[in-house]
Amino acid sequence: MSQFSIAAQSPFSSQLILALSKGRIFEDTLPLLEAAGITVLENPETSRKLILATNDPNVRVIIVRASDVPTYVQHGAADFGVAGKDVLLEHGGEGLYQPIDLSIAKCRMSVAVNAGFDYEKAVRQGARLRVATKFVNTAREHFAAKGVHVDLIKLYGSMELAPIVGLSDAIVDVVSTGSTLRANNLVEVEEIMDISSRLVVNQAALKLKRERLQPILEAFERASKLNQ
Ligand code: PRT
Ligand code: MG
Repeated sequence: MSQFSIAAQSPFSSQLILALSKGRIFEDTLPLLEAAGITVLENPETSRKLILATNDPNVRVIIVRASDVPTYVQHGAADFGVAGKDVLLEHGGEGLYQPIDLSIAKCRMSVAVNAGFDYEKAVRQGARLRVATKFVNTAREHFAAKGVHVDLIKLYGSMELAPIVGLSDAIVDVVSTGSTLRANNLVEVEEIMDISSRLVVNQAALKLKRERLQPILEAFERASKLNQ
């Protein structure tokens, strides 16, 4: 084991590692951590560090890509983390306990098309739709439930561009204010589901570190009620 490894700790260690992504999830999780008496001592926007100390020597925060949070927690490299429902549905949730909807980073998952495209008519006529998305599992389930045939095109970002340049007829993406869609002359034609971020906990950590985790989970739960 490398002297730098923080993952392969003893399961009985009192060290806790929280996985967060930079940006809205980090920002929205800070008040919940404060409610649990935990202050993060570095700002990931200005620091290049990927492991951030807190005022509690036993709690550290690792900064990972939003879509990697469930993977770190599933494998026990982090004990707990915060991830969007969109990300969790794509990951599948294996090995994760999801006790709390934190009601943060709220948005919705929607279908959007070019302003001139008659989506309802295409669906009515049974057209085969090309759908570009990062959320292939969610999109596949949504269109299967509607009985709409789709060719899914997997993208990793900037979905809004796909219909504009003719890569797809529609996109499935998360929308919050809708201003990105409007700026690109796209319209939201169907809302698939509401999205918020969830606390995810490694199932083994929940058993072995329950004493350390429980008060934090309770503080998160109480504080997140204020976001509802
Ligand atoms: O950015 P990166 O590729 O690393 O990953 P990510 O986009 O998954 O991460 P991040 O940090 O941007 O988002 C983390 C989580 O925040 C997501 O998993 C969602 O659950 C949630 N969330 C809430 C959002 C938004 N609101 C949101 N508006 N995630 C992304 N967006 C994007 C959206 O994809 C679109 O491009 O913002 C744009 C639309 O915003 P509006 O306000 O113009 O509608
Ligand atoms: Mg993003």
